[in-house]
Amino acid sequence: MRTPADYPPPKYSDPDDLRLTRLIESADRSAPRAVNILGVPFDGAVLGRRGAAEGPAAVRLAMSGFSNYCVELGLGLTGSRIFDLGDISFHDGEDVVSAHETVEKEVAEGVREGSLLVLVGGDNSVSLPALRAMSKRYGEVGLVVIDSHFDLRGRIGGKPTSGSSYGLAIEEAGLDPHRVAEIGIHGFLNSEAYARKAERLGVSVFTASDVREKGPRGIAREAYRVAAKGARAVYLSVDLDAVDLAQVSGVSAPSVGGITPNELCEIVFRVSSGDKLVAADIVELAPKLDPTGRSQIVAATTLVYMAAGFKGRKGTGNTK
Ligand SMILES: [Mn+2]
Repeated sequence: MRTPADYPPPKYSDPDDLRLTRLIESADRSAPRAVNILGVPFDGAVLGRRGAAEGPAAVRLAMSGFSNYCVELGLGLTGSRIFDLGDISFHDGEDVVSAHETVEKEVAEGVREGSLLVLVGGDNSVSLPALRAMSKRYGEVGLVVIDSHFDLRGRIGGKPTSGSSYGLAIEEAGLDPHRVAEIGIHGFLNSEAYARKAERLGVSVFTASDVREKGPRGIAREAYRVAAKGARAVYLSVDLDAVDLAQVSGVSAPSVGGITPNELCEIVFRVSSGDKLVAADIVELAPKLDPTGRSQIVAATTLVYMAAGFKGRKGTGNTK
């Protein structure tokens, strides 16, 4: 069961400035050669502060701020096929295990080669059922993560949490850690044990300092190469808490020393232009934790750059 997407109508009409939300159509099923958006309003597995269930609605609201063209990239989104499949319906207090079953089924049905399925979360736990569906479908799957945290935990009280998605995908869903790249790790936010675990598993780690020193483009290229090598499909998981709290405070765990929204969008654009990327998520936006509303703009901008990267890979001659 899903509830239809709701985008606010543009406040003005200018034939020379078709607003981005005008390009987005509602759909029941994912479409071919398209960006397909799926809302996942679930925050029942968050380890910290809740609020991510309101993420999808806030992202759609913030989408009203965009036009359809980026002067810097020389890339327009007119002609792009962007569909919104609406929000998965969860019942109040739904258990994480049953919520994950629903997400896995939706991703299994919604993912298709030549399209990009974007899950708008929801807490970071929803990445696990998405990766499970990917693994069953494609076997060899690569993963690029943008996150402050490794999220390599095991189960807590027998259940997955927002901090265990990539760990459990490796341990239970057959994800090869040599095809996992994690970008944005920083600060006093991860235990030494999990840093060692990443090392032991062979996960490629690119810290926030690496992004600052080497630049987002180079890091995106390296991370995609790690994920795509020998993979039939790649998944991109964006936990917004990777961004510094000065710009993104509407997350369960805001932190100092994160990457900038601009670095995030640059990485997302480059990775989304990779042919093997078939699905992605944007998770942990908890709008009520940021009364300024800026976090939801960062989340929506991330979605726009995913769509731009996807458009850029189509050989439209639209990119510089
Ligand atoms: Mn995370």
